[in-house]
Amino acid sequence: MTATSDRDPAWAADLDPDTEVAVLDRLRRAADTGERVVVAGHVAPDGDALGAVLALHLALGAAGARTVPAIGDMPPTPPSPPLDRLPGADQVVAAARLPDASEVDLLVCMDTASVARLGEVARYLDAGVTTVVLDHHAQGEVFGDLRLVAPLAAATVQVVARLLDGLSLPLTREIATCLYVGLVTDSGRFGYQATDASAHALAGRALAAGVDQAWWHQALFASRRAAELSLLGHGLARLTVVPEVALVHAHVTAEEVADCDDASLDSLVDLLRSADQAEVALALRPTTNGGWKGSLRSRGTADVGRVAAAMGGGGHRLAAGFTVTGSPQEVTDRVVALLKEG
Ligand SMILES: [Mn+2]
Repeated sequence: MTATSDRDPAWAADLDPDTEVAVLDRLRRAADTGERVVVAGHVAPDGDALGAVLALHLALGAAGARTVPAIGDMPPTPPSPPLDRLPGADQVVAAARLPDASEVDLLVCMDTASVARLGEVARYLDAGVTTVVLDHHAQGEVFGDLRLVAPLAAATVQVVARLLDGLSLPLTREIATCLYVGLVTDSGRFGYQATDASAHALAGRALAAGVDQAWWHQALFASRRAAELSLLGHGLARLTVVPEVALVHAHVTAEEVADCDDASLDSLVDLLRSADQAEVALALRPTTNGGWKGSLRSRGTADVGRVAAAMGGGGHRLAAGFTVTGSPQEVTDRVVALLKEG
């Protein structure tokens, strides 16, 4: 990047300069000596997790490292459409086929706020593999040897792009596509508060590199599976407003969830947040072991990251989640009580 403001956006102030130099040195060495590097994102990866993994995999791989893009879902689950169309998505190594820890020189974990969210990839931490963490989650478990966490960044791919620049690795169309998809999904299509000039600057560079943004917008935001639309219908039919805390909430049942993935719950909570009475939105879906997975969104004033953390989960100020037991009413009551504290 050329402009100083692009190179040093406000979110980058949270990165420790010495750690950044150490990470750059470590990645450069991995490329120069052909090390085997597992690059991993969280289970059930979203656009930012998978985009970060594939961008670093493609860039560092082209530079000489033997990169292994990994997602630790067990049972192994292929990336959900349209993320399966990201360059390199077909090279993602499923949990069952991950190399032994003794054959891995370095682990890079991205967009993952806790070890548990790594799934099977967490075994490398247990085995003591040197670990770099790149993330933008504000509330997270502290793990890994070298941590570059920028809570004010709109997406993890911004941290990745910064490192690729630091390593002077070219932004090919394929790499730019991965970065762009991570950016456009995690920034709420460039709408969330964290979307700053540097996010748009990176998007501009990505388009200049040839990213087919119209295709990706259509695929990401204007296509829904019929099963997801059905789920949204069930959820919206239960929409309830708690005026005293400006909460709009809804839940869906196990039968209604059927074969819908976590992204469907995100769609529901995003729809709930659009209610004009809503400051905070909560969507609940049952987990397989009788609990509830909650997804929280804030329009700006309320800190749902704090609420989720108090519920044993995590996330950002404006988007967070948790997993708890209890009835939907009990879970909602707890969220209401926590919002009153805020
Ligand atoms: Mn993210």
